[in-house]
Amino acid sequence: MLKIYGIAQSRAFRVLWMAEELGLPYEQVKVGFENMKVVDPRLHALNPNRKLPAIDDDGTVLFESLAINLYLADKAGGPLRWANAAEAGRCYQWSLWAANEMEPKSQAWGYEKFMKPEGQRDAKAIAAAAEGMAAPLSVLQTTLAGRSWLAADRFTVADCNAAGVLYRLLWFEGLAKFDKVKDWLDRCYARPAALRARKMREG
Ligand SMILES: N[C@@H](CCC(=O)N[C@@H](CS)C(=O)NCC(=O)O)C(=O)O
Repeated sequence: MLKIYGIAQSRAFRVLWMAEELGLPYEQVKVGFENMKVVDPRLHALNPNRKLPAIDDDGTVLFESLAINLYLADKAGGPLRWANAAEAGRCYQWSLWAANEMEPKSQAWGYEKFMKPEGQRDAKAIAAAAEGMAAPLSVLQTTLAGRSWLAADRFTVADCNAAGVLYRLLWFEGLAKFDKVKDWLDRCYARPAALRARKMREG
């Protein structure tokens, strides 16, 4: 059976969401952190980067959350998988875009807003980090002005991956300025599988 390593409060959230979308039977191995580091040797054995998440799918061992989701979509088939080469290209494109163009900026904002020790948070730094997200969010806004979903005429792994990266932006008031992105993110997170994954993460 598929084993997903990582607590839902880590990037394992993205994989748990995907597994829920696909209706896969899976076991979650709730590996967490000690002083921000993953010290569990079971995880070290699977991921030499010592980061969450990792999976062991009956001997297929993988790390990198968004790559794991592409693998699961491909293996499971169905509507979340690409139906042709063009859709495949867009699934890869938006997954890599999310990791490379969006995540560094959204992580920086999430850090300033939620993760920095409370006494050290300041409005100026939060606003600067929010401004840092403007360029990639504009790209998404323009794209979603022309289509409802990123890779196809339906929700696919591309949406799951990009929306998974944007999780913290559910609490970003400035998203109102990017109304198409907000509408898309709300539609992604209204899905029953997303609600189940959020429940695991938020309780
Ligand atoms: N690009 C990786 C990033 C993995 C990652 O940074 N995971 C964090 C938890 S969300 C982690 O395990 N951090 C521990 C550390 O940095 O030592 C992915 O998407 O899977």
